[in-house]
Amino acid sequence: MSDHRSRFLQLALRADALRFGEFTLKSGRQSPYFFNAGLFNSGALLGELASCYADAIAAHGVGFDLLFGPAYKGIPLATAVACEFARRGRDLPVAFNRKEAKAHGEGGSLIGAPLGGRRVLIVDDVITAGTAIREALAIIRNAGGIAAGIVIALDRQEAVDPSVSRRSAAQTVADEHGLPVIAVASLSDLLEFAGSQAELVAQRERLLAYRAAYGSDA
Ligand code: OMP
Repeated sequence: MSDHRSRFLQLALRADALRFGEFTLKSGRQSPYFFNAGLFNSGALLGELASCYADAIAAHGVGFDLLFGPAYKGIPLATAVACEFARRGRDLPVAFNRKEAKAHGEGGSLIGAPLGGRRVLIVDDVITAGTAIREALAIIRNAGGIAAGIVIALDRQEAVDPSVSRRSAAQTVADEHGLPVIAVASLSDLLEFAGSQAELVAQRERLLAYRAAYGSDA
């Protein structure tokens, strides 16, 4: 497993952002694990997380000119990743959206650098069914930006409807839009990581059962 994957999984466990138990997802599924990116809630944690994102982006080699963070969780993520790139010597424009358009002041629903004509890399937290990412792609398109790819911390590698197809939501979005979906880590990485940690043996069994029910064939 590449360094940024295991670094990220260790960091997420340390920050309590990755938890095991019983969780109800946006899709209604009952999941034995949950990733809460909101728990990267200090400068140091966000900085370490941003370094994992930046390594995943660099390892992929995707070309882009601007970082976009979809409201709400994507906003601090894209901002922290922009700071990390600047620290590494590349100053990138960054933008994000509001959930509700503002009618007064500067107005509109976009904040930050203009998207028009720029190759936009979306920075978000997690993909399950791909709904949040599809919304972000529409925002970029409407603002005249050119979507270049999507980077997320965790790809849960779930099929939207396993009775129809075992293709993951991330693969489906990638195919539909012809875009790379880059995950710092995926459920497969989490399973591999859990296999190497004695204290995660029981959790790994539950993750495997969940993957058998809802997982993609990736
Ligand atoms: P999709 O829109 O179905 O891809 O799910 C992404 C969203 O699900 C995230 O932006 C979260 O609101 C939420 N989520 C998590 O944050 N962490 C998880 O581990 C799982 C989910 C989820 O509900 O599927």
